[in-house]
Amino acid sequence: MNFARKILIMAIIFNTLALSAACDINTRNNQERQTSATNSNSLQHENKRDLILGFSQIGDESEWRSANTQSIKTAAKDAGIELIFSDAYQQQQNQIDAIRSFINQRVDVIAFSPIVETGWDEVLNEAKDAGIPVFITDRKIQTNDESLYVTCIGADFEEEGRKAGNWLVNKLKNFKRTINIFELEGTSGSTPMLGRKEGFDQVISKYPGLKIVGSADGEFLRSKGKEIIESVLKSKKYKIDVLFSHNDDMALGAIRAFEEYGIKPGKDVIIISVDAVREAFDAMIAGKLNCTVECNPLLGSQLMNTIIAYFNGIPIPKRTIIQEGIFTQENAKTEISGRKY
Ligand code: GZL
Repeated sequence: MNFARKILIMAIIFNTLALSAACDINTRNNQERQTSATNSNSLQHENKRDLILGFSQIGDESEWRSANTQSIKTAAKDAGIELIFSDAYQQQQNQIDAIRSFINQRVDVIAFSPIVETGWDEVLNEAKDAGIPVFITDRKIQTNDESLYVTCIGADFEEEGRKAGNWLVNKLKNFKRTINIFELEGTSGSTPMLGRKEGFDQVISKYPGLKIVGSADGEFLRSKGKEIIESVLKSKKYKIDVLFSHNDDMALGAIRAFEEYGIKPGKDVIIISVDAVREAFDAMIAGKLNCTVECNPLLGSQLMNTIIAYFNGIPIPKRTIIQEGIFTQENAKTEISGRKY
């Protein structure tokens, strides 16, 4: 055998070994397997074992996300579904790699919360070709091919934005002067960012005196919320009368920044946010946050029940909207004891 052929064969062997090691590393780094509670209502797959669900989570960027993750894990265990859970650390490519890994592991079903709306068709077609159903939770995807997923379970983010806008208009009533609004946006291109911005704009655009004087992408992170507001206050470009934050974590970071600048949050500046996590209730009770629109992260049970219904042949609607409320300083004290996240 000549030298060139020997090199080619060595290269093929090396690449094969490297690829399988990479898959193994990927599986080790960000995937954890949770065996299900062996209980009577666990759904048995045709060869008498528990269903295996591969779930790709966005990351752990906020209190909301932590509660959402716990809800998924607890509900899988309660439903007798074996869970392979992958944390994408806020990177879309990690989610795509995780879905590919689930396909290679021949899971029975895949679910994920898509960090942004676009860029999913290729990998979801691979899942479709492998005959693995895909369920979308929390955020949505943009696709022309609705056969790529069974259903999308999540909130109406535009309605959340409208609720925030309507609360502000009602709070300000007959304001006479121009009101400067700063908008702390969530991850660019994500469903909650697009929806909350659109819904809020639909309301305030009817009132010429309500002006969005600035906005920035805080990626739903508390640290970025603080940094952005610090830089706005330092620039002295304009006074912020109202802060609309796309989630509580960024609002809580901003509250810290206002306080460090001697500005009383909730009094000198009206602060409205979304999620309704426990720390937001604490801030409202302390008078530092004025209003938070609920976005329920406890989607786990609904996801597992929908998966089980699907495997039992029950028709599933393409979209399931979660009903949500709104909380203010006035009702925070009475509501906080009933909160589950
Ligand atoms: C909303 C969810 C958002 C939350 C943020 O459904 O996707 O992501 O509002 C979280 O707190 O980071």
